[in-house]
Amino acid sequence: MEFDNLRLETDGPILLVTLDREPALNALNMATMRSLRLLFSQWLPDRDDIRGVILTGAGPKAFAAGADIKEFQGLTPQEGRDLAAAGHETFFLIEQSPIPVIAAVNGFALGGGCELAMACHLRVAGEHAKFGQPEVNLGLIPGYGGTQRLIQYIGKGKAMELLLTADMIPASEALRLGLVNHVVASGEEVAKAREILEKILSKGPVAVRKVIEAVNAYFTESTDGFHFEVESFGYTTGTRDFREGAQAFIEKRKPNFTGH
Ligand code: DAK
Repeated sequence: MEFDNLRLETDGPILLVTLDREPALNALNMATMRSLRLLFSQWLPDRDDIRGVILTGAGPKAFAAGADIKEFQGLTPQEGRDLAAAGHETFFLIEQSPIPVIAAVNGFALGGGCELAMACHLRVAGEHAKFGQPEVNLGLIPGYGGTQRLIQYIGKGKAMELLLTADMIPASEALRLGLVNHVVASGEEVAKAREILEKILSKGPVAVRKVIEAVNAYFTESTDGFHFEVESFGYTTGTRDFREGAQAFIEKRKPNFTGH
């Protein structure tokens, strides 16, 4: 199986998956999203020898700086809805993975990158990592579960603030808020994730699987919220503001939003 933009390395029962688009700060383009889906839906279920996954980003700067803004211009609302729904399915596959998945956040985790980290079971951040959901800067809302999972981790008030202001927070603040489990020295993210995984892998695999299922079961009520997000994402995809926001990003200037 070919995985565009993913580098896979196995070390005993642990699979290290590296998002591998360093020049674009590992932005999650459609090919990367397809690869993640293939990995979690088809490749991993056939690999009984792999019992835990670490997800990280290539290079020292970013885990993933978002969905790939350059790909999302000109989408129709229906295309936006379809892409968001497919992205949700992929991130649910990660969240519901029967084996533990830990995000080793080695830099920016913005937009889709923050959403990907939140879909993982645990998060270890380097001290230089930064988190945020900056979609409103582009005239969009999060499309891969961000409006729902951020509330689950940090509560409604703070989630509302980060989603509305697009503020980025440092790893230390993410730790204080409960968005990440550990902060370590930069460069030590994968080693710490591996240490945690090794501890988990010493436990009963069925129990580990059932804990993951049970914790996720607590949040099933939020299903309607995810559906709402897909619909709303499709809507914002069709706005002039989104076209302007994406264009302004590419032209490295401030956007002129008109509210349409
Ligand atoms: N997409 C595409 N390219 C990106 C990118 C992104 N999200 N983030 C960075 N890059 C590219 C830059 O364009 C630049 O490319 P070149 O100009 O060299 O060709 C290269 O990565 C290095 O970036 P910078 O030169 O900007 O690096 P700096 O250190 O100066 O700044 C930064 C780092 C992270 C602060 C900055 O790059 C930045 O603000 N990036 C954008 C952050 C952001 O707004 N992320 C997107 C959030 S919105 C969807 C579902 C979900 C979403 C969208 C659609 N559908 C279902 C349709 C989610 C959207 C988001 O994630």
